Amino acid sequence: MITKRTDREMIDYLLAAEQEVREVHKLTDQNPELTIKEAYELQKKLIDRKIADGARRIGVKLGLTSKAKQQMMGINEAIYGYLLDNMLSVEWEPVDYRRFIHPKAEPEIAFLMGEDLQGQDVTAADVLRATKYVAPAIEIIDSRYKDFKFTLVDVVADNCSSAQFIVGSKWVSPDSIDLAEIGMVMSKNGEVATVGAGAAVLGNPAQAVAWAVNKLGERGEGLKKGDIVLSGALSEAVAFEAGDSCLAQFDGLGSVSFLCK
Ligand code: 0L1
Ligand code: MG
Repeated sequence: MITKRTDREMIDYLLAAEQEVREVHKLTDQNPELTIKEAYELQKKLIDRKIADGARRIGVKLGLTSKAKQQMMGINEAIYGYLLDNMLSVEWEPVDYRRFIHPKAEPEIAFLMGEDLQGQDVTAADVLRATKYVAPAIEIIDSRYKDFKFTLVDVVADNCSSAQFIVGSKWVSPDSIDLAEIGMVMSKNGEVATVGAGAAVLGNPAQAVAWAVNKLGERGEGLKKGDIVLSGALSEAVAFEAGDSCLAQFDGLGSVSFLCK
């Protein structure tokens, strides 16, 4: 007989995997009845635990924002998780491979909120009005699950595979650029690894952020002035190892890079 884990046991299990940098079997192997609603509750408890241990919430991230990824997972909705201060890295300091299990890099557009934004009817235009700047970013995702394989419920509970992120130093007003039309090339060790466009993110990254605000609104939450939002990947994720460097170049937004030591 399979013994089901309690919420507390599931959170301890995911936290231990992250701290000990080892992959684990997915939660639904033992708790197959978990719903997406319960997965978001688990995610919230996981984040609350990290905050109780000293981390600070600095924003929100979206995942599974491309139609291709949604089709691969057999879903028709994106997902969201939280960004904490200990996930933010600067470009000039190498990221440490020893912190990761099996990391991948995703080129994304970051939003810096100039105003609070909350509601359940929020549009892309509202998002653009409340945004102070947009910037090029790379998210490093690192699922805690074996072979980076999971169900939707598993990945939501695991804070959507969040691990680390880097934001470029050039910040641009969202009024001066059409986010859907931004083309992007990401190279690894000087060779093109993937290409993409802003339109791959739910048609427009601002639309994706509006979706997340509306979902947060359902639970009485929203974005705060000063929050960073990672709006979703413009292309597929690229796996990397120690010694690799990645550079993502975005039309009109500049570039962002990291070296992994
Ligand atoms: O940020 C992302 O798009 C990742 C969301 C979770 C799915 C994955 O880990 O590939
Ligand atoms: Mg991402």
